[in-house]
Amino acid sequence: MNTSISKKLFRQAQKVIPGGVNSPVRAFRSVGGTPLFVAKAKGATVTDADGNTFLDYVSSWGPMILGHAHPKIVSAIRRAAERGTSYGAPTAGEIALAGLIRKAFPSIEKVRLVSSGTEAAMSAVRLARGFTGRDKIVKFEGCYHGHADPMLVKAGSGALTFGQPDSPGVPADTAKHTLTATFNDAASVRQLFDRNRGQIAAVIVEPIPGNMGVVPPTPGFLDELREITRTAGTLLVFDEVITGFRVAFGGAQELFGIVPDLTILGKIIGGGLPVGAFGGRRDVMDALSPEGPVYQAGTLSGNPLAVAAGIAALTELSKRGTYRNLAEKADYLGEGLQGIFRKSGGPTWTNRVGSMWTTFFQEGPVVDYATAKKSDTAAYGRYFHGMLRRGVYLAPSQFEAGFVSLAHTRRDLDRTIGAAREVLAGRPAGR
Ligand code: KE4
Repeated sequence: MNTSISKKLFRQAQKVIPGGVNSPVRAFRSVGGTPLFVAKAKGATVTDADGNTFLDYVSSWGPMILGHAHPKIVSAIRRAAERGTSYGAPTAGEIALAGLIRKAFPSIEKVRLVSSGTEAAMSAVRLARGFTGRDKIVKFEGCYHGHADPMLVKAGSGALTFGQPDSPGVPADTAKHTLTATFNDAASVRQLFDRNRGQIAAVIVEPIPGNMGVVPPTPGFLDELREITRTAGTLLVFDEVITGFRVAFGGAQELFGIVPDLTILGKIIGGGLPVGAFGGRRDVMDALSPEGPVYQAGTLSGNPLAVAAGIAALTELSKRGTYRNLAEKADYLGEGLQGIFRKSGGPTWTNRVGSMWTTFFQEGPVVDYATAKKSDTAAYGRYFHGMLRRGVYLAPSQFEAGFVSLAHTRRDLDRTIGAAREVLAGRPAGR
């Protein structure tokens, strides 16, 4: 596979951009090799600068559930751009997008749009602290809620990938207010509440973590979080940046029937353009400026192009049968890959919830950060490159999720299963 142009671009990029990338996990550091410089994408595929086309399961880390360059989204952006690109003033589109979000998430009585998941999580934490008058928050080891200071404590995603779960630059005075518990271990949460009575503003959790790889909640775990927080007057914050509109139209809270106090959204709700959001209980959200005293703002919040793309995306996703169709594709791929992994040489453990999955290169089970970290990341790297040489683009990190889109055809899925069969049988690639 010729990647000479990506290699040249990467050399140029490294001279002017730290690490040559604008987000660390794109750098292929944990799997080795040169990151693909993508030139274009359509449907289920991305094409790199050298003209190599791949079946894409990175899906821009989740947003591209409808596939790339979906015609409805492209035309919505084009029409919006012809009316101007930013006003710094309220628009009718923001009301429409808020309506679509509220329709999917009944727990969201009011919602504020921002420009990234990080911004949404940071704002939700400040709001929880302002509303409760408490400083401490609880997060879970291996969960990732963006890179705002309070979140970079035992964080997942790129922070975990590069072994920097606690980043330099986060003052100890900030980090001390972030308490960490073990996902799927309610006793570790109760212990923190016993030791910090009346001091915990919020528990923030990915209801189905994707940032230590996919780790489903054990039955009852999320219900226990809801009971512990309600008893303590602490806000339960679901970070559904990945799971929102992914595992169901109404996200993980629809799947598990839990009503959080606040929900964080991102990725899919922007149709691939920069949109984040946080919302929830009216009494909590009304503590936000200008209604209330908790300040939060953003020049490009509710940007008309991003809002138009988000409306087009969520309108498509709201159509009947969408999630059944996605589940059929995901089940077909999941069962196909499982069949191969069962026969393949090395140990693997796969966690999958609907169209998001991770295959961990280890015996398993993988139920939390500590067990996820036992994975053989070198083996994952070999698998990643074996699949890449066969035209299948997986997440360049063991600690991320793969995503099936509505654009993947049965033929694409068969090709993917066939590639995995070859890689795990150790056969050389035909490329
Ligand atoms: P952004 O600021 O990257 O839009 O969103 C932060 C965020 C918040 N919450 C969850 C559950 C998330 O997964 C993310 C971002 N996800 C990572 C990959 N899992 C983004 C990829 C990257 O950092 O380049």
